[in-house]
Amino acid sequence: MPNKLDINAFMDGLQRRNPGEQEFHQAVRDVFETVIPFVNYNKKYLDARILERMTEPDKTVVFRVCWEDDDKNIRVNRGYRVQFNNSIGPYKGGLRFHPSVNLSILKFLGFEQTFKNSLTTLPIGAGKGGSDFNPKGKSDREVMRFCQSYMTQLYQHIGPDMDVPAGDIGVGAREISYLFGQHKRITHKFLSVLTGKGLEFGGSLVRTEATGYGNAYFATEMLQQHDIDIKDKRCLVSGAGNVAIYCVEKLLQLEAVVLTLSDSSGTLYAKDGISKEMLEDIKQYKFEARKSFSEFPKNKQYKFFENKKPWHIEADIALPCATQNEIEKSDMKAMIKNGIIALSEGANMPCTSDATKLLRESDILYAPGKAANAGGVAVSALEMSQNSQRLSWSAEELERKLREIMQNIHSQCVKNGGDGKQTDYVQGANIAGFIKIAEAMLAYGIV
Ligand code: NDP
Ligand code: 2IT
Repeated sequence: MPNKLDINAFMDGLQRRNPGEQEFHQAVRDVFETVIPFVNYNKKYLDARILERMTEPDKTVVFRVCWEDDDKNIRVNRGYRVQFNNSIGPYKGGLRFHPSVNLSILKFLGFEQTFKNSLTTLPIGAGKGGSDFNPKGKSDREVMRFCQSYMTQLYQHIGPDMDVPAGDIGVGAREISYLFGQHKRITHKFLSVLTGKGLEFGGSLVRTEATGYGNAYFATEMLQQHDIDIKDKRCLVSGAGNVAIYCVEKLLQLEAVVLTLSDSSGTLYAKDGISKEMLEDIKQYKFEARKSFSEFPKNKQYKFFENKKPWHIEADIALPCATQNEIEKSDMKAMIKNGIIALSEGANMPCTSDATKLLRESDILYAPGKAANAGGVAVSALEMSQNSQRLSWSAEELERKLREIMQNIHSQCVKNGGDGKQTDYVQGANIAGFIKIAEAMLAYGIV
């Protein structure tokens, strides 16, 4: 039995076992840098090799997804589901459809999800899946045929008490509907097997808004804890998808000033702040028309910076809500120079390791994604509860529950986040998330 673990030795082993999976290596290092010192003082976890067990997914399925495009060409994509850890509940986590999807990305996301889902206090395990299919530029019928083919493979691996996927990048209400329809068609059963469903067929109110609203709530809690009011603070938000748009909506309700949104074509900058009316136009443009900001109609209220990210613009708070590694070292340097006071992650792992290092050495308040963006999966778990009871709760009740869950996650971070003058939210979230999973794994014996 090892007496003590060393992060570099641990990472050597992990990299040997998982060659080339850079994002997965990055996520594990980011978490275990703070967890290993804790484990070294808790020999029971060390002896049971909990960290080795936590970094090996329970099961991974990879399958061919064959479909026909509108021009009758046969297309082949790869589908995945990584069932990471079901110690505290059925596997739960999103599906991502994006050309960059590979096992490394899904394993990093599944690993992060393990800790995030534990923090929600709800009974959900962790998984992640998706495909390298690119929904961009595809017709609705093409997306439908792809989703049907994907579900024809996936359905044998999921179930209300087994694994309950949801959305992530490239998977929203349209895709979940096609996937659910196909699952129902194959199994002849109406099962709570996906979350983020339409309200007409078992979806929950507030699920669409939950990740973005939750991130704004978490940022508010973190600022309040340090006697700062979010009102009038200038915010940089990246992305223009589900998480970003609803994060902006809540920030505006909280009277913050949102200067940016962005997409893969560049950054939209509103020097006097995005108004509620402008946000409604953007929603229509991104969710209905599904177009890129590079073609957004010209207007005096904003500027468009082609192929630029928001991070070099002067502001008070950064809320990255697009994708992993979107904040690099130079971006972080710019934010530190510009006097950013807080960064709250709507996206999963949006900072590179170099950027995270600089951030953690600075005075900036830093809410890691597993805490700040847990609102989405939390309301997914509430969707599962409502489905089990065959009833639905009101929007007010769900928003209240979401707010309480975000406050509870914040408190767990503060409790486990060290005694310094400022809470170490990274340490707090990692350790609080870890303890619950580790205790469950210990209780099961050697499995
Ligand atoms: P969406 O697909 O709705 O939106 C993603 C947005 O990010 C789009 O505006 C997209 O640009 C932009 N984007 C994606 N990839 C890139 C890239 N490589 N470079 C630049 N821009 C990019 O996804 P979500 O809003 O659901 O997800 C955003 C992030 O939040 C992800 O990290 C996801 O894992 C995380 N998350 C999502 C949750 C959810 O409930 N949906 C829950 C918790 C975390 P474009 O419009 O040009 O495609
Ligand atoms: O990263 C995430 O937490 C999500 N994409 C949401 C997962 C879910 O099951 O709602």
